[in-house]
Amino acid sequence: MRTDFLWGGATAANQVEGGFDADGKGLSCADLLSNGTREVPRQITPHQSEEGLYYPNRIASDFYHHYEEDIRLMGEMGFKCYRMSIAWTRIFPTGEEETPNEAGLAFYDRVFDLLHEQGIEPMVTISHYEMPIHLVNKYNGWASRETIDHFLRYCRVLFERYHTKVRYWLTFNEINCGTLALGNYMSLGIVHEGTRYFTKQIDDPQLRYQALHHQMVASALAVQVGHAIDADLQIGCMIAMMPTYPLTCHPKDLLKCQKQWQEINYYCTDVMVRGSYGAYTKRMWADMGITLSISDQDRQTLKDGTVDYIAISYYQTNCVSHEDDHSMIGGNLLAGVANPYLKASEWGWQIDPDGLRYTLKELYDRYQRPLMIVENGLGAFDQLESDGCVHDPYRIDYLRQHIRCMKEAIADGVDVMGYTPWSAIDIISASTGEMAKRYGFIYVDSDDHGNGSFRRIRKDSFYWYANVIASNGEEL
Ligand code: BGP
Repeated sequence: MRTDFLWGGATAANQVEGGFDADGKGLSCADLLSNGTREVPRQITPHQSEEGLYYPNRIASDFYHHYEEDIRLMGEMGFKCYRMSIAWTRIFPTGEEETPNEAGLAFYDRVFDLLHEQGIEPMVTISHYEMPIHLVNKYNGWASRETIDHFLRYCRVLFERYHTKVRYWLTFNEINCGTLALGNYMSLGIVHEGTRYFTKQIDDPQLRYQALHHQMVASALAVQVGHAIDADLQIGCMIAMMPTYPLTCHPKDLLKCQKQWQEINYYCTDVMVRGSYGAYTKRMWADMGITLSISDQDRQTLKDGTVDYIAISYYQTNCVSHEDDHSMIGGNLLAGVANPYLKASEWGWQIDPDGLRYTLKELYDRYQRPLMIVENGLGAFDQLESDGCVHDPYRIDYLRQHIRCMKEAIADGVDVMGYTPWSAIDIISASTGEMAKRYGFIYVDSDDHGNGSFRRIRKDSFYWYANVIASNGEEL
């Protein structure tokens, strides 16, 4: 392992910070998601709060008021890197102000300063599943080109203010989520009249893919703005890897699988790393009956704004079959056919460490860019035991197996910059809004409704991971 390997952990502002209206912060789309469960999807209330609903992201883990303690705990684990995001609405409460909110900027100054004091390099996602609700309501989020300018104003402020404190940046979290209908609200800020639930979302692929195009143009422009302000900045893209295997060796299974890799896993990286849409998109769009408006200027922008590195989230894999009669199993963002060789988490996500090695090798062969694993982990119902501890051997086991496979991929020649598992500390689940679906090394004493002391407790995995980092991945 390289000695500068970026070991650490990850979170996202809307899932960890809370303080949703503190110090001038505006409302973001994540603040208007109700809580859900494994069975009941979260509800979207884009225009106002509804009586009787609980909005878990508004309190989250209350990092906003606990960041000092939290960052010191990360320091104690020996983190070299903390992947976090900035809440757009702390900086521009509606997204349209001419000048930024100084109190919001000052908060992140304090966070970055403390991280450096602890020897931790920040890696910042500029937008992680959130945008000002004002931009959602006024422009339908990324469906409008106007949003590009508002995003760029925000990026310019961040790069100018923080370029000496933050070297590593990611433009959007899991941008390829926009290739799926569930990306409408969560990552594209699109609300259709009548949209109520994630699972019942009305979908207009023409609008969604056009919005995704605007988002990728915005990302490419942000890369250029960042590099112009400081040539040393490393600005990457972030993709949710949703790897699939053909269920059988039937050639049609393989063809379907290949199509899914192109259209879901590679759709955005082809643009953001190679600088243009893949050859397969022509037929893909035609089959969907959509026509994108892409100007010559857009094409040039995409070419001129390619990224420095590729960050991925990796949780699980599924199978695909050309036959329709298979029952489906859940997944991070995408359901698939069950793999008879894999076990699943309590949320039905199939655990597949070898799939991580395979995925890293595929990505590196295709793009030859440094890779960063910025999300990987196990959501579980942890218990605070009577001995005052949280014993999570299942999480240690999951992470150990994935780190082993990552090391194999590195030995296979893949350039991996670092590993920041999900999540540094317990946070609100993005898909269900639960606190009980825990991923952290640090337990947060709070339930699904924000009741609790918010006390921080080191889990068994905390001590295990500290030793992994101290031995640079030797002792697993
Ligand atoms: C990724 C998101 C994260 C995160 C994670 C786990 O897709 O980038 O924000 O939450 O998945 O998912 P969940 O919280 O739904 O269990």
